Amino acid sequence: MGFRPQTAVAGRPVREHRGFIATTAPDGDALPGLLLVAPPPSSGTARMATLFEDPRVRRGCTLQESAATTFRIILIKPSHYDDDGYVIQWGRSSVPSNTMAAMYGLATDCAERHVLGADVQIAVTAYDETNTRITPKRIVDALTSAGERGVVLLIGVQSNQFPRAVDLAVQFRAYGVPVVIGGFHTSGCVAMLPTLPADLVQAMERGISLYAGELEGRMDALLRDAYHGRLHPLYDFMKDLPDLQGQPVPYLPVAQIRRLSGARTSFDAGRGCPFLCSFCTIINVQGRKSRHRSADDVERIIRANLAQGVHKFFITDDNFGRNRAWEALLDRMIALREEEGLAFTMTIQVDTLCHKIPRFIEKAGRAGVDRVFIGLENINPEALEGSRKRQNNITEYRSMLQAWHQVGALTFAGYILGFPTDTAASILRDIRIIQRELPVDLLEFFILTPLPGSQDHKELVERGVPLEPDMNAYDSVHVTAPHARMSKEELAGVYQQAWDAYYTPEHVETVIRRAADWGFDTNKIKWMMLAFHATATIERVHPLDSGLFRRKYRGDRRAGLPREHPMTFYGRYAVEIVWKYFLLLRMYLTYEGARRRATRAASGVPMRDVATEPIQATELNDLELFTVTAAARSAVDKVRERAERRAGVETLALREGSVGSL
Ligand code: B12
Ligand code: SF4
Repeated sequence: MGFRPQTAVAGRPVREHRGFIATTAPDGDALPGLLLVAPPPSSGTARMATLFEDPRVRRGCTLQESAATTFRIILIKPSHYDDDGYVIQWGRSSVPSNTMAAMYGLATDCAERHVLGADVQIAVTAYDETNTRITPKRIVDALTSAGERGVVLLIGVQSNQFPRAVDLAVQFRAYGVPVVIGGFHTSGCVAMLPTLPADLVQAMERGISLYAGELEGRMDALLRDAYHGRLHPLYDFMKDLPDLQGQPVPYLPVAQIRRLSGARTSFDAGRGCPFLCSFCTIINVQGRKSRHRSADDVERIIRANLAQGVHKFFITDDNFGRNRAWEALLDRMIALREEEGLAFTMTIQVDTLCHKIPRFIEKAGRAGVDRVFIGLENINPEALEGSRKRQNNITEYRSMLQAWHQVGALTFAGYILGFPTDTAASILRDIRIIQRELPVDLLEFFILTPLPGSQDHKELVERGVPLEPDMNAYDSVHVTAPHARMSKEELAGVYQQAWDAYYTPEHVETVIRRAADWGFDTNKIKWMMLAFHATATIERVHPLDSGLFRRKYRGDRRAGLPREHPMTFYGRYAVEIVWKYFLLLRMYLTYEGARRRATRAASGVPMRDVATEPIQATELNDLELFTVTAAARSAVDKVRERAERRAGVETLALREGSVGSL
């Protein structure tokens, strides 16, 4: 798919926006951004001012004939704003950005192949704003003083990060640097909405280029456009998903990984998921077909990271069990571990039926999988059915969780609050049932959010339902859509309560006690539970968005909000730090107490509670999980009917001697 010249911007159907749109920046300049040119000035700002006065620049011409020999790709993974408008940033962030790793791999491959010509060096710089302060002026000054030109790529921009990405982009554009924003917000909107939303249109009108789709196989062309000053306002490759075989692999240099709280890196072994969940953006952006990397590529990623001392990996496939190559990939990891004795561990994401895939969990355990994220989402079958998450069968949850413990893997379950059937009371009741009856370790809560790119979002927009207009709030910790049975305040309130309801001292002790039995490090699990609980309730951000030591800068406030007086800002920040550390210490003491009690109780006596009991036929009658709602009872009845039908068929087949063909 290529570019088609078009002339539309605001309010037109998305289809008309596909491809090349000739638009103008607010000051009337043609969009192609000016590129920074040598020679290095003493002051970058002065240099930029001169550039803006250059008549060729005012006309939007590209200056690529100038003598620059280094073209720098500046990769920035933006963060988003807290409720006061300050950037959410940490001394050390907790999860690596896989988009950064993927883009870094693609960019360095372009550099190695000299895609801008033999005489142009391509340099790559990467910043993750969740752990690094981004000051556009300083970046531009460094670029100009080195006599380089460059392009800023704002990467992996989710909906909640789009406002921050635009604020950064506008600053770079003011210096004349070309900027492209890509990621799930742009891709999701372009994939699902009949017209481009106002935020995308406004971004293009401000001279920012947008990119929908994946970059594999297309970065050369994009860089050439940036280098020659002919970036298009919108690139749309949503209908053309690239094959991942033989593509440059995700890679982050160790200096980047050291900015995280644990030395963990990530890679996507595949993309796409076959299921149909209505709140999911992935199937509409990355498709439902499994596209995967080869075992050779995965081996290269592992070896390259081991060589730089990184032994922990997060495989970001949303559903690794549905990666068509899962077995070949796990076999290769097993060979590296068992034949060569290489030491590494893996975190993966799976669905609740993964234990039904023959050999999957057993091989995952041998391949070093020690942490598993599972999309449990809810225990009410009516809620699951309503969101087309039909693969989540509540009668399978217990077997699946126990199977992971048998191979020594810690389970993290995602739990969504705010399905139409939920009330505050039912949410708190269901959390108590989970604590008692499901052997899940860490539970993480999300508010059901109509994320741009999902079927839910598309339908709500089409029905004209009033949704939260500020994209910054689409982080699954804010309420963004009306709920049938709860007010906005009630849903937001029960979301906060949910964390305290699950992570009670008694339940922390139970989970640690269970972990001691199935062989997990009790201190490690204590810290992980503490980190989840503390970030959600003390820092008030989602654990996936968290890190160590919250950094705040007075000047890094959302565009449009006033800069606070230093006394007000620093005074509040200091009090906040002291208060947070006091709360954290108090929480730590509670958790440490729970760990000690659990370890004492664990010595010698195996744990017996409902959650860890072996699965029994009678449990369908006894457990609240299966009896608490009419929908749960009806789901159980269906399972019974299916089992009876199967038993009937097998008896018949046995009688007729044809069981072998069943
Ligand atoms: C790993 C992951 C994370 C990690 C790391 C983030 C990252 N981006 O690397 C962590 C744990 C931090 C995370 C957190 C969250 N995440 Co997340 N995450 C993912 C996940 C599972 C994989 C991301 C990934 O690596 N994909 C593979 C890469 C290669 O694809 P990609 O990012 O789309 O990039 C390609 C293209 O988009 C394009 N591209 C991307 N950027 C750019 C830039 C330019 C200039 C160009 C030209 C091209 C380009 O080229 C890339 C290579 O092909 C995705 C789901 C998914 N399947 O992608 C969700 C997803 C991105 N996350 C999502 C959400 C909502 C969140 C959270 C808000 C959840 C929460 N409640 O806390 C937080 C946000 C906080 C934060 N700081 O990021 C949503 C975003 C949906 C949306 N419309 O915004 C997704 C899509 C999952 C979902 N539920 O639908 N996440
Ligand atoms: S199982 Fe996960 S990745 Fe797959 S469609 Fe559902 S939410 Fe999306």
